[in-house]
Amino acid sequence: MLVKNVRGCTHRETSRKGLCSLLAVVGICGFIVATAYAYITIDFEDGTDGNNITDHYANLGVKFKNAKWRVIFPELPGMSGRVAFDHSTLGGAPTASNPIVGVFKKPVHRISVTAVDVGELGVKLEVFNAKGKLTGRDGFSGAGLGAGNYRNLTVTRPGIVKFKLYQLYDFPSADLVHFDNLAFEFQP
Ligand SMILES: [Ca+2]
Ligand SMILES: [Ca+2]
Repeated sequence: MLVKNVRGCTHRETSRKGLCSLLAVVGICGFIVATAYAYITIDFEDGTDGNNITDHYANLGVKFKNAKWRVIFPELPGMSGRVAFDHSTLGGAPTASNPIVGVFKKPVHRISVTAVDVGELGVKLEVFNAKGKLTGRDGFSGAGLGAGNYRNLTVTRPGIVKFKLYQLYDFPSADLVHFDNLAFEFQP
């Protein structure tokens, strides 16, 4: 539509007034395009330790279930600042049957999140489409308690409306995991 407007411009339309209007349209359209394709990144640094996140980031397009902010000091490798998040009742030990859940207000086609302190119990990210079908996953595991071990879990897939985060294994262990730096991009 923008291209058509530019090409369809007549000499009369490029008068000073017309040019200003055209530039205004270009500016508005440019802003919308830039916003639609922008990666949204949440560093969680605005949260209060122990509080449930729920709809705190709804204005950015994502709501949480079973998640709370977790202040960790000194911060662990992979974290942005001192604030991460983990499970609201299970802390650093979310399970497949009781995972941390995020729901997007509209489909995204890329998602990444940093898992920190990942040891022998590992970590898993699963994504789902609007029909509730599992459409992608990422995960990994470390050794022992996983001190200093972190990785960005990433899935690129169209139509993602929900994700789950939990530990890969649930055998008895003191290994805990936390998350930080959620990034996602809405589909154009
Ligand atoms: Ca952070
Ligand atoms: Ca750990």
